[in-house]
Amino acid sequence: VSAQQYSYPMPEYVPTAGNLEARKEFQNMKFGMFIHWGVYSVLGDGEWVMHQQKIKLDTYKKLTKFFNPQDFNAKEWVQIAKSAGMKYITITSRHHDSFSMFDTKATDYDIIDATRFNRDPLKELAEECKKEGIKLNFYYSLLDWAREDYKLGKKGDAVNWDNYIKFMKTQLTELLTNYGEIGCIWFDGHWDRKQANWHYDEIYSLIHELSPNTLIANNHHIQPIPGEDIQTFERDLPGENKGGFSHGVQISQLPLESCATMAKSWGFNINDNKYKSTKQLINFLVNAAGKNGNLLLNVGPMPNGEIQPEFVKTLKEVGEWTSKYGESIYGTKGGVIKSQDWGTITKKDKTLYVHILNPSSEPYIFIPELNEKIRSATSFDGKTKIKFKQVKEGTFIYPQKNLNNSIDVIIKLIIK
Ligand code: FHN
Repeated sequence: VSAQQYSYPMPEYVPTAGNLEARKEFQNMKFGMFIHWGVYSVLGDGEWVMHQQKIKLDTYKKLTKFFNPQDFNAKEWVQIAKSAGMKYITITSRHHDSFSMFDTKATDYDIIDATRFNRDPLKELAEECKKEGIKLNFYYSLLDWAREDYKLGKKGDAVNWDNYIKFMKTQLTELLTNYGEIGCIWFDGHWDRKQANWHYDEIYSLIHELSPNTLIANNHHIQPIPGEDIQTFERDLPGENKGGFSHGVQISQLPLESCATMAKSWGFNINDNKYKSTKQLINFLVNAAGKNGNLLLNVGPMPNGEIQPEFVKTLKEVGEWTSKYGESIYGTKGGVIKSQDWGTITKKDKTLYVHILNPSSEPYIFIPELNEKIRSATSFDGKTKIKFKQVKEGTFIYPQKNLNNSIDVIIKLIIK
């Protein structure tokens, strides 16, 4: 599969100064909460349930009658994200099942018209995020399992494609005008029609015109297309292809973001109980930062509107770590060295944070390709001096046993 899969020319994209500033801000935030929430949560079998269980649209639509998430509380969600150390939230405004989780005039298949909940959770979240200084981003599915105008005709052609594109533009305009400043529009589902003309030229310029500082991400699993501001990696660290989505995709110059789940599925799944540990998640965050990327960590709220307690507990523990060691993550740069068996390095000005995630059995760790002259090496709190030796090939660090920390031994190197 080629990494280059779109079949029409795109105009050159020159980001505005505000956009470039927003990219920097995005990179400095490092850690965000992904939220997959929709009527599918009622069935507790993930966000692909309609497709996987081959549920007919008429039947699936009945779920809207049971979707009445009375316990949804934007304040609680934002506090959970904040106390984990997350700086932004990216929530599904509409997923592949076509159901809009916001008040849209473009269809009746939305939370206001089709459920008795009669509240717009995106509005409530937007207001709360603004109050709490959390950036809000909207996920938006390109792929659609329900709309007639998305369907292909007998000859395999899209009969009413123009209408579908128009529908998306109307919704994107709503999302960018009714909810205050939105950090990013995060597209997904391109891969369903790799050769289709998605009219990205018009869609991207619409977004940039309506809201010049809003960033565009497209989780299409190919090289970035002109107009995009963020490169995403699904279930993968930047540049890796362990998740199996990013065949041949290379890291670009754009800000990078990895997205990952806390168990297996994105949407609420009642049988999904192989939860990732706090240590695993912190590892992911540190490794992403070491590769100069953000981590967008997903929760799939339950049909009552709450985030499941297992996730809340783990996120609280992650937050205990980020509140202590966040200095070595937020606002840092990665890419100092290639990831090593023992861990990785993040950098801020003259400080290198050496993250020893997997202590070796040797009394030292070796950092290859480090050309900078080191002035001092200490424990993270600066209280304990650490021995080091610089040779032509790299640097030896001798961490002391008593620095042992079960998650991440951080050594601070001050460079000249
Ligand atoms: O199919 C979706 C999936 O449901 C989920 O939204 C993830 C998030 O990255 N993306 C898609 C697959 O690429």
